[in-house]
Amino acid sequence: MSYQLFYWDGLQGRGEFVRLAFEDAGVPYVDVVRESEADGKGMPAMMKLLEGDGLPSGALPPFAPPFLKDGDLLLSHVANILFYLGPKLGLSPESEAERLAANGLQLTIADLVTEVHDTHHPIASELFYEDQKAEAKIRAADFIQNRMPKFLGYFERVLEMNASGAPYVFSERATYVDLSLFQIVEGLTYAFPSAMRRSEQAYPRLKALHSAVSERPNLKVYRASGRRIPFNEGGIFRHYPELDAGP
Ligand SMILES: N[C@@H](CCC(=O)N[C@@H](CS)C(=O)NCC(=O)O)C(=O)O
Repeated sequence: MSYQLFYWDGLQGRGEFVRLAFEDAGVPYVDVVRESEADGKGMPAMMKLLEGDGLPSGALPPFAPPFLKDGDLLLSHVANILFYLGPKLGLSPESEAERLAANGLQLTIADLVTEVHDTHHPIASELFYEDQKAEAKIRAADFIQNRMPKFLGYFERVLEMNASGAPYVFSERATYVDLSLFQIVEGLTYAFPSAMRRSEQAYPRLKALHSAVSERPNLKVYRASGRRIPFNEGGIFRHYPELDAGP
């Protein structure tokens, strides 16, 4: 039985952090919502589970996608899913202390992702971007000036602490945290190209990590395939030129 990933169709969003782990490991998974309704998959299959219908015995309904079904196990939240999958996909660090540190980093990435979302939806997720453009401009300017450097500077310092010379967080092997940091750099470069270009010099380690992950063979295949949905303005990382201007 394959792993089943449930996430909204048509966008990378938070689901992409999980897809990158499966794709890098070359482990098959079913992206359920992108499959046919006629086969019992598609959006209705995800909505059913969200409503608590057809859950595996003992499982609780997830609050929001992404979530993962592995046999009778149902797991939600990107960081929790990757904490579970990491050892199975060969993408976790070796020691327990490092695995917990990896989880902490992934939770920090989750915080950053929420702040990126809030640059275009600072008032309410239920409203359109067009209904909160003025506030988004203020929020995005603060993000570019203060929050983005704080998060990226932190990840840069963490990468500097790897004395092995490898471009990853933990010793010489890539983990799911490195794949997620790659996605952060990709997403921020899509959303805020000018701001990222201006600050490029400040993050040489993140840049090296991004290049190293780009070269990973399975990810090269994935990124050239139709499975990788292009960034778009339905996802977390959205490019609105007026938000990229900075303060
Ligand atoms: N902390 C969760 C956040 C999950 C989340 O916010 N999912 C979004 C899509 S990316 C969603 O569908 N939210 C619905 C809602 O908040 O009502 C994670 O990291 O997976």
